[in-house]
Amino acid sequence: MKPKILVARAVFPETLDYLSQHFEVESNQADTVWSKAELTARLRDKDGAFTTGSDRIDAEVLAACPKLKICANMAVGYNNFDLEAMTARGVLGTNTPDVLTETTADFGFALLMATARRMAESEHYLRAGQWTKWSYDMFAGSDIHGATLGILGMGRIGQGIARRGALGFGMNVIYHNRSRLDAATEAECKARYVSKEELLKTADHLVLVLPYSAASHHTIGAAELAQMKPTATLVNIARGGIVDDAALALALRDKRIAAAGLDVFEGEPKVHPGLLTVPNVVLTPHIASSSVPTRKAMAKLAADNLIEFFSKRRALTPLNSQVLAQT
Ligand code: 8YV
Repeated sequence: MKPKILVARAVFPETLDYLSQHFEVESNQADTVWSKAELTARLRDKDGAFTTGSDRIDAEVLAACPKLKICANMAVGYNNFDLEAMTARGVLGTNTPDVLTETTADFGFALLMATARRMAESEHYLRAGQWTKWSYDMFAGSDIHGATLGILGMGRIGQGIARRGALGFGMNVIYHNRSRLDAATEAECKARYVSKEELLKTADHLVLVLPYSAASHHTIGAAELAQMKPTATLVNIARGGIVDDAALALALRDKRIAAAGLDVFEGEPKVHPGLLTVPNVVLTPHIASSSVPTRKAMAKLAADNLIEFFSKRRALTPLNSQVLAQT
């Protein structure tokens, strides 16, 4: 008998076809965002789950689903998993690293450029029919080339952004991370390690690429924004909750920093109302990894993790591999 899996959100039809060769699949091609109770009810008789960042797997869900053995996330971030609770129950978690690195770094850089050069704001102005003449300082922004690029969180995506900045745009790249990179990687990214304080004070453009956890909650709040240059831009492609969005909305309103580019939000898909009313922010709906080839590669990797697990009791990108050693 084929193992039973739940695919919690809509996926590419080819992903469902692929999964159906190996599993008895319950899918959600209507793409309904299930409540926790609905998700739990559907997971109750399943052996595995194909999840996304919007599907919270915590101790309560796990307690109600004793058959569940693996949750394969179609995302590199996994703050939707209570990994400790999963490990305690012997449930494997997997994610999709590497396949989205370059696409996400491309988007981070695009958002940085759109923010610094005021692309969204000027496009809205044009569409509203307000463009009647040229003027010397119309939507004058800040430069990318030669500027100081600060990166907070220097994992694979952070390094991709550093390479783009240093090699493509001649930027002076500085970074801060929990642990310093080895000398060879620093040299390859042309990035210099600095304290968080120096990063905040000296970056012309600050890009956030760190994972979300209780420890990184509100890493950028009013106090940190106050340390940044009034001409600086801030880009968040990491996770909602890393920035205090209410404090950022006020800082943007009062021009305490010049502008922000945000792909992720606290409590998304809701967006803090203060961010919707200030002009100096570029807002995108959590699409940094969203190129067709990359989303297909992420879906394939999540599916392959399920297939490997049920056929060979291993996984390509496990998060808590101690579970595999348990039996
Ligand atoms: C996903 C992401 O699209 O991979 C991540 O961590 O944030 C995005 O690439 C999102 O989490 C949906 O699963």
